[in-house]
Amino acid sequence: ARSTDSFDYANYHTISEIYNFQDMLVRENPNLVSKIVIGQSYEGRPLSVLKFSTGANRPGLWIDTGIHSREWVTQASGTWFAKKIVTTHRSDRTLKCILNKMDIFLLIMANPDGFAYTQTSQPKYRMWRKTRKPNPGSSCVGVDPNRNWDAGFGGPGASNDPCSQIYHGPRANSESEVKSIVDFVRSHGNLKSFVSIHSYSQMLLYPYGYIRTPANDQAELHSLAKKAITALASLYGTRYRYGSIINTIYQASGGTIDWTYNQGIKYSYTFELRDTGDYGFLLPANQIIPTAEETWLALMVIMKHAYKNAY
Ligand code: PAY
Ligand code: ZN
Repeated sequence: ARSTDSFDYANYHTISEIYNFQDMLVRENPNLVSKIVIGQSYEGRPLSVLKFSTGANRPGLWIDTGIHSREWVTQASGTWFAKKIVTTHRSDRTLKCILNKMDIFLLIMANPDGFAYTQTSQPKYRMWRKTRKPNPGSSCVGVDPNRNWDAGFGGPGASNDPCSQIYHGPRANSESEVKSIVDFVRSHGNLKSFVSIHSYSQMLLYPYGYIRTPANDQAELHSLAKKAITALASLYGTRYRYGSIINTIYQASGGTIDWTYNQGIKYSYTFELRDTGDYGFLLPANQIIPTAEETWLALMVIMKHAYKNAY
């Protein structure tokens, strides 16, 4: 595509097409969008965050997609969200208000090495989930970047076997893809919501995953999740389950949003996008736009709530 208008949102794209998309979006909207490189992947690819901002020193709202590389509908939806923000930030009253007070940060390619690996010619690599860093003493590669955070690190629901899909890694933050986000979150210091987007299962989840203890804000997180999935379902009737990670999907330790929540980011959520397993990670391209559209409605509910309930 030569511009983000002619970009084909209804199909899956290569890693370089998505990087090009991001650069075009910045070039086309210099007063709204900028790109921040927060670090590099193990193989040296940029971890580039799109920042949507209309003023200085504002609290932030974070969204990431693709931390598990095989979850392709998430990176595709992230691309669609980026375009949605630039096309509606003047006409959509709510989004306009949000962007008058807060910045939105969007990391579309949170695991670029894994994503590149899913796009090599070998069909079996399409199902790659982890990072691509070699593990010393093992022939198995990669760490689960959703088990590598410093929240219950190494506990139940993660594996110490480098060959496992849920291998937690040698220590918390051992993966550059995770550490780069950790450093960004710390140095920003004023994120009010943090949404990490996965697929599949159709769920909207909040902390915790590593312990049964309810989050202090459980009641608010629960009712906000209900509101968000109700908005999501209003478009195409897609039904989501919601609740804490441990009660809704399974126990998982060292997960992203447990760490961000413990850092004081109250509105920490994980989405599991379409579907419920018919296609799973191989969601047909004709579902990309509907998935992104319905998810956007839920994201707007969460971001609006974070905007209205300053803390
Ligand atoms: O998103 O934090 C979450 C919940 C736990 C996820 C995880 O295991 O990391 C859930 C799985 C995921 O999105 O990675 C679900 C998918 C279907 C899978 O790979 O099993
Ligand atoms: Zn995932």
